[in-house]
Amino acid sequence: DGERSSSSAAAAFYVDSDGLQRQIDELASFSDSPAPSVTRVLYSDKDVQARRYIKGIMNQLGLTIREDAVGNIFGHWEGSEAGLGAVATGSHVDAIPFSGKYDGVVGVLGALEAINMLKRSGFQPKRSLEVIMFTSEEPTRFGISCLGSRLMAGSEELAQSLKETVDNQNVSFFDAADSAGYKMHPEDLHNVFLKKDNYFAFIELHIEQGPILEKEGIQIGVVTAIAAPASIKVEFEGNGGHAGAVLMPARNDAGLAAAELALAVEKHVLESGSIDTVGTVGILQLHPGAINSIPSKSHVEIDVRDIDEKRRNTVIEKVHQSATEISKKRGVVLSEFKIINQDPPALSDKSVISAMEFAAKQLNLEYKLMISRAYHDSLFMARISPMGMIFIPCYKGYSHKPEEYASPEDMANGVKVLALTMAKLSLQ
Ligand code: HGY
Ligand code: MN
Ligand code: MN
Ligand code: MN
Repeated sequence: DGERSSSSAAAAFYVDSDGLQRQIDELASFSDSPAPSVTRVLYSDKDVQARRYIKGIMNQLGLTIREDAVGNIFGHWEGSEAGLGAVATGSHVDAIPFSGKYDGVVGVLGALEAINMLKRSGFQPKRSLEVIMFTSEEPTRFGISCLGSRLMAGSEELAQSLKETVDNQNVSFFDAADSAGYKMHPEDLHNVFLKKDNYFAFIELHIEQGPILEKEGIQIGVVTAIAAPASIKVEFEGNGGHAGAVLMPARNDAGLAAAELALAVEKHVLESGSIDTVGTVGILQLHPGAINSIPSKSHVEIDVRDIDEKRRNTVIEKVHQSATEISKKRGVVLSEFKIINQDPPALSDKSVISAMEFAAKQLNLEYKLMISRAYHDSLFMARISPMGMIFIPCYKGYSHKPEEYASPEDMANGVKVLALTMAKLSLQ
């Protein structure tokens, strides 16, 4: 009878937290750095192991699996009205060097557990449901963030640039993909592009990667916007030389130029006058990298973000001016100033936000509307589908480091909100 079935459905509506934690721990073991850190770089052996692991779970759930040319993986649960736009969710499992085991992973394994929950509770989707494991959200190997979702969103510029993209071992994108089992021709990249109405909605579950939810004791974040990221590559070249024999006035030290530029990045970011402007020099390499050799080359990679795109672009212009001034003043050549990506922010869709709010309320969970300062695959999915993100707290806001942690209870809350949100949207 209705009463019993709904109560039994409610009883079945539980998260298998132990199973989810086991999967998170098992996935974390596919790593090129020692536990508790995780390093899992695009198309590496560990990445291939992780892909196989995720496909194994999708199989167990009875999902139909599809992979596109670059290795975006789609687990599909056919709905009764399969012709309608599907409701999708997903995230990434690649991990930057020496990072943690929850970034991205919660949005893939948690999404699969949400599907598991809905199946256990006897839910029947009207719109199909799809879990996506995006290829390479992190920029680690080729310097391109959200490579898979950027292509899915139809970036012609990326499809072109991948033809001459190599990693820092000079391995081409296509050779790296081939080594991971994704043999493709350049024109195959266009098949990755998705049509605008391919999805009815896309929702990503992710750890906050910030301290707000934990500090305020709030269980769920409902993301309203994702900040605008940009990344820049800079190279300086000088004469180098002997650290003892070349006197200071005769030097043009590419290393000091890089150091001065890094401080200029900080200065120009602080000049913006807004706490929402952030800038980081995460990579600064000196060549030849010997204590008694004046750096003849330096390589700097800069990450600048803001929720206000114009303010962010002003910082980029000032950094470019400083790079030019520093090169003149120090007599070094500014051999490269390349903007790798300069993306607009993304807004979450109002109807997806209200579906997430409804789910949180139904579960009696406290939630907070907030922006995401980290970027995600959702930033690009927002270009082809109404988008939303669900945040859960993480320990002290730590992320991109081994101390990253989300509690089983917080993950279970996120999985439940995701499951209810997807169910609600699937029946619309
Ligand atoms: O850097 C980022 O925002 C993302 O976590 N990769
Ligand atoms: Mn990340
Ligand atoms: Mn992430
Ligand atoms: Mn991210």
